[in-house]
Amino acid sequence: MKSLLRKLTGRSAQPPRLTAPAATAPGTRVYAVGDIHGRLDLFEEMIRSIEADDASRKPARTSVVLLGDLIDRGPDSAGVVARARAWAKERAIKLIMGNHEEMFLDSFSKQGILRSFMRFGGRVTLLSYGVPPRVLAEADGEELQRIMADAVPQEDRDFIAGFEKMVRFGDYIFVHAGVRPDMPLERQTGQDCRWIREPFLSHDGDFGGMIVHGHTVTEQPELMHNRIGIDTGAFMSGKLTAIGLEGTERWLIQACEQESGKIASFAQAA
Ligand SMILES: [Mn+2]
Repeated sequence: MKSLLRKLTGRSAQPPRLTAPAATAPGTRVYAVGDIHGRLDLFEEMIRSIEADDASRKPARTSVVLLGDLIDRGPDSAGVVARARAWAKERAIKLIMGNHEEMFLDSFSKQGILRSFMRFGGRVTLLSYGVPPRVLAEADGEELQRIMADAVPQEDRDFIAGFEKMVRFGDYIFVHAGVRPDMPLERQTGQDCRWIREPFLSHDGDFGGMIVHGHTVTEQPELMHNRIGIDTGAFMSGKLTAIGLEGTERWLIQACEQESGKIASFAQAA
């Protein structure tokens, strides 16, 4: 039966699996946080929760990875960037560049990108940097670029420009959106790492490591055999998700806005 299936589909009925479960190096703990999108309220709760979780476990070399799209859509992108900068001074944090950071940075010099940026959530980002709504309503093109350049501190632009395309810890590969299947990890483009959806999401084969990513919103985190997606759409769902990884162990942490408007966090094994 198996060989018949193989003949019919042109490949093994069983998707190729990693031979051993994905693991971090011994003594290494990693927390990866999904797309924050300007939700400083959820980010603050997540920081508190990760710090408490890390302190409650045995000592380890701990790193945090922010998976990108810190900005746009939600109300306080400037606050999220400032908080990420401050947190990165206190502990080892890797920052991955999302497609929204890419659009933001390119908007300062490319007017076509600026128009997309404004359409896809950039308007509230500029409001969070103190650009008055009346000015935003009237300015465009070069004038808007001058206003942006005045409003956004150069330190923030430099900080965001330093975000990375891909980071690896042990068997885990961290990217914003995903990778192109059947392309070696060292040859992946920034474009794919920051923007890809298909054919990445439905690919069944091995990517050369367990891919941990955000970018594509799902109601619950997706823990597949070859990838882990943790973008739970914080800006609209009120639910920000992180995953903790140590050895072969995994656990989820979520910062959630309650019906009362209060924010609480929850941890569970994954
Ligand atoms: Mn994205």
